[in-house]
Amino acid sequence: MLKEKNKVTCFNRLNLKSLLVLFMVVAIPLSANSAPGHHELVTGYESFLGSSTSTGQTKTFSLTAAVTQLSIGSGKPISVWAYNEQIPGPILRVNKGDRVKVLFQNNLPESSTIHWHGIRVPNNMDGVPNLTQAPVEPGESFTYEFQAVDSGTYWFHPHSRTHEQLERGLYGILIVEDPEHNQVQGQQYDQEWVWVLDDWLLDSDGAIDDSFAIGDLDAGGRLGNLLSINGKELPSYQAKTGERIRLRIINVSNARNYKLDFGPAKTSIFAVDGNISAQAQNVATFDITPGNRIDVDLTIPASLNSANAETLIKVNNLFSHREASGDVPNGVQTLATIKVLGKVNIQKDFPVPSHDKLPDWDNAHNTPIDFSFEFDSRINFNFLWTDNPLTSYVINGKTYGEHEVTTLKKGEFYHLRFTNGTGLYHPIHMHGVFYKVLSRNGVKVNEPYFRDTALLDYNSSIEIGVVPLDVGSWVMHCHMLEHAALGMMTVFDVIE
Ligand SMILES: [Cu+2]
Repeated sequence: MLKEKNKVTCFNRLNLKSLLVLFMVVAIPLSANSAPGHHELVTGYESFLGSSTSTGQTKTFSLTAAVTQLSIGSGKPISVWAYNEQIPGPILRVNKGDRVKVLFQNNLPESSTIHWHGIRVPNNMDGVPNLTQAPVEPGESFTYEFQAVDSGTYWFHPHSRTHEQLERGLYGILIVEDPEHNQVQGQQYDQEWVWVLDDWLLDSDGAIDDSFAIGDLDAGGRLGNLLSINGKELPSYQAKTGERIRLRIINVSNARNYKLDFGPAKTSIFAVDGNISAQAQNVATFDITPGNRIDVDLTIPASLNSANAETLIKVNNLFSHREASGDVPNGVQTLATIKVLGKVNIQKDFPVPSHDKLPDWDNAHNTPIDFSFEFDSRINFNFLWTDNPLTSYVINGKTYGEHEVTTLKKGEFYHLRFTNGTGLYHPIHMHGVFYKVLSRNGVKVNEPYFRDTALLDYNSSIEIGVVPLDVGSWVMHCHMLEHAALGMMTVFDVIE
């Protein structure tokens, strides 16, 4: 009784203090939710995306996935998995505002789906099996249908056993033209090249190495021994001095990063992951991680060929695949050559395309962190007597399947933090959104573009800002496909 009385007295004495504390506890989250700038961050992003009015047109395509025989690199035909018997699969080219209808037929020996990487589609068209749709079984078909709301360079690939299906050759390109933007910018390039970067791990017989079982996956990611552009080894391109070329680059490799060097040619990256940048940057400054696309304005300098003889530009990959234990240089890998001969009559001098509505997210990194995600690995001591691999790759300690769902509200700004507890790279891809990198290792950065995939370097952190706008269940995963297969995937639900 005395105890109770004391407690009451104590409470009375601390009443004012308690009220103050209570006020602070209530007030802090309130101020966090209505922090100055949150509303502006959201409207800025929405204005950046702009609206998409329907063209009234529907573009219909058929994609059939099947085992087929094709020559990769310069070797003899080998057994690959491909869309429409070609690698890369077809380029689906549409206009912004078109309805896109894709009749997908699965003739593979296993189930599959198609994920539209980067472009915003309704959740039930996102192609994640058992989350957004039922797997498409062998012999069955599925129709994907969506409005092309975002212009730019996108791609598509299966989201079923992705580390194997994509590696065997299942990928294609989706290009969404924006006629309005082309007119505004006067984009009359002399040529357009689409370069799909991939590496292939071939065995001693020249066939695709078939170590795709979960227990066989390379923790460092599958790096191939044959580098290709559009399935060809060391292709050669033709250009004239003074030419301006629009180059769309897509990295579909399971694990390889690229940092490209074009020698004497002038390069300006003017779009990242489909989105036009506010400011162009040199191609050699950008880590093209699996999943990324960049659009490059490539100019062959007029000074290059004064003697009117053929000049050869080598396109090299300078990215050095490091490990926590130290840098492991690959040596320079030449991916392609550009033969320069002759010169253009009239040099195009239109400005490099740029986006004038990149929102001012300058203070976004000062907002409180809403959710943190630790990308890490876990040893499974039960691997001997269970189906678990020796090492799982986890987000906040959980593999896909064990994961906890993160709930986000549509139209709100979120500040997310990704940390890397491993000595390995993790390209972080979020479905259904574009995001902006706000800081790396706690240091504010100002990338002049939004993206859907960013490289989380080993033993480091990045913070991003994101405004989800489409309701549904979306995955976030490592796009180093061996890591995703070993568990590094989670789900965020966007609710009204
Ligand atoms: Cu990873």
